Order: sequence, then structure tokens, then C-alpha cells
Amino acid sequence: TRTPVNVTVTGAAGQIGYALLFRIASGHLLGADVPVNLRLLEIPQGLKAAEGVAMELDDCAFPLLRDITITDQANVAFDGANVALLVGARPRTAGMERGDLLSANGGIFGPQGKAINANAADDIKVLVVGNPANTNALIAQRNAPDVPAERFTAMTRLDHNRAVAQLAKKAGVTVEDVKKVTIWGNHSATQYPDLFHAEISGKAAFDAVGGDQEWVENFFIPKVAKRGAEIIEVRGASSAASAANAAIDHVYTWVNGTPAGDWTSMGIVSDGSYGVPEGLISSFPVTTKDGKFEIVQGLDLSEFDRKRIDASVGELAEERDAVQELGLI
Ligand code: NAX
Repeated sequence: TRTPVNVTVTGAAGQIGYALLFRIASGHLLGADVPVNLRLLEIPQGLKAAEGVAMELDDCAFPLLRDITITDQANVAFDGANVALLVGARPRTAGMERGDLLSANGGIFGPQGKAINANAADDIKVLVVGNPANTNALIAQRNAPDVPAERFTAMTRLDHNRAVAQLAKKAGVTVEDVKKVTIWGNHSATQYPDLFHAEISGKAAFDAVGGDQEWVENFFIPKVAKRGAEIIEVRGASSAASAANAAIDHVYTWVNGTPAGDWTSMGIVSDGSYGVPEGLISSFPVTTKDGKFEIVQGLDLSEFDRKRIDASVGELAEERDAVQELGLI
């Protein structure tokens, strides 16, 4: 039998945590033959609810679930961690300026980065879900100097999946017919969901959805970029099950590889590709294989692509400058 993989989840008592933990424990994160130990990190006020979730996990009698640890100590939660899903974050509340938001999250992701650096397993893979995800990932990464930078990633897979679903709907095909969609930049309203390099049933996606630039600019892009706000308005709460699903997809794809003829979107440390300043955590088209990813190279960017990517990357650079000024990185 295989050695269990240690999976740490922060914000385990929150709504994404509740949608996520049962799927990790049932084998959807890593595979149906991989046993897992769960390490749940919460703030003290969240510990009791996390205990309740752990009771429900017990009650599922999942064959792959070995051990559950519940703690408010980052050093305990990340001890021997192979995969860490950083979901818990400080949300923006009324009247909060961006600097306040970034520094509150710096107070979370700085120490968690240090705890990962000191305690995690050598093969640690980190996914940051908690917003502002890209910059929180940057803070954690910079606080973990002994961990290879490429092990810190930010989640844009939910945006990616949203884009795929919108394109399938418009073209009247199934989601499996939609390939090579890219989310570029920041997981925020400035993100650039790119269909110009995508394919639908083997043809250029732009043609397959009617070749209508107006629809792309005024419907498709805002639909994807503002979907989070739309869910809040309609459901009365922010995306949880779809966010958890995207986190599962992100890690599963990272570990198990992208299918031939397709790629995915991940927020990763830039190596300077496509003019994205080195070191920023920005979303790119990537292929994955054997637990490693590579940026898809050689895509021709139009002026329209360039403008949209630059705008979102510009926002990331501003966020980096702000956290630098705050002494968080
Ligand atoms: P909830 O407020 O339901 O849960 C957050 C949980 O985190 C709470 O239980 C809280 O006690 C815990 N927490 C807070 N600080 C912590 C710390 N320092 N250590 C450990 N736990 C801590 O939020 P939920 O709806 O689950 O969303 C979680 C995060 O995901 C938010 O930041 C949200 O903005 C972000 N999202 C990111 C998405 C993405 O695509 N990247 C999409 C969905 C979601 O909006």
C-alpha cells in the first residue's frame, strides 16, 4: 500500500473548506489509489467548527482517509505537508483600503510561508485560493526562500473553467470539445480570459462562437471576469463548491498532467515569458507532466491580447510594490 500524502488545508471550517475536504478525502485531489492524511488549520474561533467537519469526515468512512489533525498552529499544520491548499484569508470588508487588505493578508501568508519553509516536505506543492490570491501566493513564496519558487501557485482554474463553460454553451458543444483556453494575469476583474488561442472541436474558438469581436469584448470577457460577483448576487453567497472543484482540478492536473492537445491556466512565478516581469505570480497557459509545469511558448499575441495582459500584469506589479512597501516581502 502507498504511503499517505499529507494534505494541509487552511480555512478548513469555511464554506470552500466544507466543499473541498470531502472530495480530497474521497480521492479526487490526487487519485483513487492515494491515501491521505488531512491537516486542518484554522484560527482559534474556527477550531470547533473544524472539529464538526472532521466528525462528518469520520462519518463518511472514506477508505482513503487515514488521519485528521486539527490545529491553530501553522508549524503543526504544515509539518511534513506534501500539498498545501491555502484557502483561509482576510476578506475585504466595508471601508477597507487596498493597503489594509494587503497588510492583513500579509499577516497570514507571511507566517504561513515561513511555516511551510521550516516544516513542509521536500516535495511540497502549494495552491493559494484565498484572495487576493496571486499576491498572497507571492507573499508566502517570498517568505519560503528554501522552497523552489515554482512550488507556489495561485488559483485561476475557476476562471478557466468558467471560460470553458461559457464557450461550450455559446458554441453548443460539450465542455470536452473546448481546448486551450487561457486566463492571463491576476485573479481579479482585470484578468484576461483569452479565447483567441483556444480551439472548439478542432477549429479556432473565435470562429466557432460566431467570429464576433463585440461579443468577446462585451459579453464573454466580462461574464468570466465578473462571474464571482454574479454568483454572490444570485446565490446570496460567494462561489464555494465551484471554487473547491477548481482547487481539486488545479492540483490534480499539476500532479497528473494535462491531456495531449490541451493546456490549463495556473498562477505561477513568471520567468519573464510573454513580457510578464520575472517574479510576479501571474496566470499563464501551462502544460503539466510528472508533477511539473511549463509555460506554453510561442503564442502570437495580438495588440488586443497585449493590451489586456499588460493591464492585468500592471495591477499585479502594483500589488507587489504595495506589499514591498509594507515590508511583507
Ligand atoms: P469563509 O469565510 O467561508 O472561510 C474562510 C475560513 O478561513 C474561515 O473559517 C476562517 O476562520 C478561516 N481563516 C481565516 N484566517 C485564517 C488563518 N490565518 N489561518 C487559518 N484559517 C483562517 O470563506 P470562503 O468562502 O471559504 O473563501 C475563502 C477564500 O477563497 C476567500 O479569500 C475568497 O475570497 C477566496 N476565493 C478565491 C477564489 C479563486 O478563484 N481564487 C474563488 C472563490 C473565493 O472567492
